[in-house]
Amino acid sequence: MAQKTFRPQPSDVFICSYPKTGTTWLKALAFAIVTREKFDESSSPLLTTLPHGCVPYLEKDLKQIEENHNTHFPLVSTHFPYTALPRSIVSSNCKIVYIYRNIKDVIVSYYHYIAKYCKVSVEDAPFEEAFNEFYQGISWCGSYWDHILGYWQASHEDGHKILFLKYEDMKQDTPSSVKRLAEFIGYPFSNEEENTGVIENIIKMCSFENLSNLEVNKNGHHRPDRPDMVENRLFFRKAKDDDWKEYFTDEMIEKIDKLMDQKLSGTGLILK
Ligand code: PAP
Repeated sequence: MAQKTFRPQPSDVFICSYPKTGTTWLKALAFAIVTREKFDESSSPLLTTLPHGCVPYLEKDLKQIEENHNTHFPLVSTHFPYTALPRSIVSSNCKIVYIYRNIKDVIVSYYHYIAKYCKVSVEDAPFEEAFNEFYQGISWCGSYWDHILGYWQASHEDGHKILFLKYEDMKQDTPSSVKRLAEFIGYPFSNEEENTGVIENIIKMCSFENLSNLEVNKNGHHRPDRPDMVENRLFFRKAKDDDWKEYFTDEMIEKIDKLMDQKLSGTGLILK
């Protein structure tokens, strides 16, 4: 549907990612940055709506995107690989922000999400099976390495404007990442804003601690019309780096590290 009908506005900014790489956090931050003149931390829709409800998906929220275009709200998100983006986006000059994360933590995060989504207890869902599927690139949006390489090549070979943000780096130095993000998407912070704590307030509002403890994200539903669909709490698990160490055997570590060396050598990307 999006492939045929979607027409981006020149000011649109696409938030692109493979599932479980930090999309929810990036969407919250980008939304808070773009809407900061309209809302502060006590009135932001982020306090009552899952970030996925604030920034529509290209895959399924075309009507909301159209309405947003009328109000000049620029953010659109997608898990589509670069090769599956509508031609109208690929041939546009629109900016893209791409978030990526250590592959091992993505696998663990994906494993938990799918188990909860399918209402299977972790005891009945062997991690090894999830690992093997991921290792073979079996997922609805293709393999993780092809996904990131698609965007990487588009930025290096086609000169598409893409900001790459790494989840772990964002956690380590959130203020710098937020400033880079704001500048890139065309909403830079003024000196006055920097001096009056606007950046810190945005970071605090979008933090895992804050968002995961909001009533809407603890007990709400992403699709109130479909109570059988994902509950908001599924988007907030632990947000912990190196959680994979609890799950990976030495053999899995060796296999995935070898694969990443093969796939990403010479790119400068590190997903291990
Ligand atoms: P999605 O693709 O389904 O939207 P996505 O948001 O990309 O998922 O990834 C979810 C991960 O981000 C979860 O990681 P975990 O399973 O290792 O815990 C989730 O906890 C984490 N996450 C969600 N919100 C935040 C946040 N505000 N700050 C940091 N990490 C977050």
